[in-house]
Amino acid sequence: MTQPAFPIHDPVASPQCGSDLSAAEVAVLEGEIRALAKEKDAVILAHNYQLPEVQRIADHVGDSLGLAVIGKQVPQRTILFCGVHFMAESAKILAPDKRVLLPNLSAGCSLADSITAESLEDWKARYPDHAVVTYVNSTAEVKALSDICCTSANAASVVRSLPQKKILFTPDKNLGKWVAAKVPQKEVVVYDGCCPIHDVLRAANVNRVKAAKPEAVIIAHPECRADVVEIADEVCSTTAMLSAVERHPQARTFIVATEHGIVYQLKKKFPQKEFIVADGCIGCRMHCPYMKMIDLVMVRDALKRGKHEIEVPADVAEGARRALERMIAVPRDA
Ligand code: CIZ
Repeated sequence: MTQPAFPIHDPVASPQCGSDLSAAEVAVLEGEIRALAKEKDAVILAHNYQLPEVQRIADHVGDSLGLAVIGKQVPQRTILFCGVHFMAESAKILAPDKRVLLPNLSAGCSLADSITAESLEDWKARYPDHAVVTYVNSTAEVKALSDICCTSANAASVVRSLPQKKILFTPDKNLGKWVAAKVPQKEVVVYDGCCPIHDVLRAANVNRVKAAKPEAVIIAHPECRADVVEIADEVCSTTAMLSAVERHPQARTFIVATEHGIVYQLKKKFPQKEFIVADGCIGCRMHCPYMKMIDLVMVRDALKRGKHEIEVPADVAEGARRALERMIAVPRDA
């Protein structure tokens, strides 16, 4: 039986998300936002998964930790964070004297919410001699109960750097299993959380896209399941995906296994290359609704009205900052 032709959508040519604003309305809003940012002494930070129109207006686009560090370093007194709640919290934790605004308070994260402070306390009681390594995609309360944080870019280095042999890795099970395989000298117990956007993808989905584009290079985020990571040519964080493309100068097509918002940055940096979301159907599986909850009207209103200000209780912020700063001190290739 012949396979039906597999439809591959181009997310940049025909984005299936974003606001219904006309080009003229977008231009007016962009002008208002730039003027307000100046007037309010604000820097606009946008995560790689945000809507293209939001990435376009931002002063800096990147991953959650990179943006939080930039927020601390820049001179502006207000950080307008276009991302999800835990990201704005991290920015506040690293820059406690600045005002941090999140335009839409409903922008949460299923992965961060898969572990609470109470459930981590229960796990710590079950594994009392384990060091707790927590992915930055977690709430401030959970970070505060952890020995050290990690990102997807430095998770293996962080685990390797610890004196303890026994590790409790939270909350992402896929990232935890990937790290455990990379650092076999450690005993890693992995918490049962995941990002549903990455976890839904199967190697079978990716192979279908690959069958239509056999020459393509597969780049996967380590939040993907092991069967996807196994068939990937590159496994890396969103920011590292931008440099991963440079390692394949001959390749024209890349299959990207992460939330589709990153394609905007990839396409901007490499306009001559083709990027296909690994599910082959942009807006179907690899679409995070929370990451698309901020639009230009919200950005403008957040600046105008100073909302929604993110606060982290001092004791929680202190513990979370300790875990983040310990991570920042770990050399990349430890
Ligand atoms: O932490 C981040 O920024 C996320 C969600 C992904 C990544 O690897 O950049």
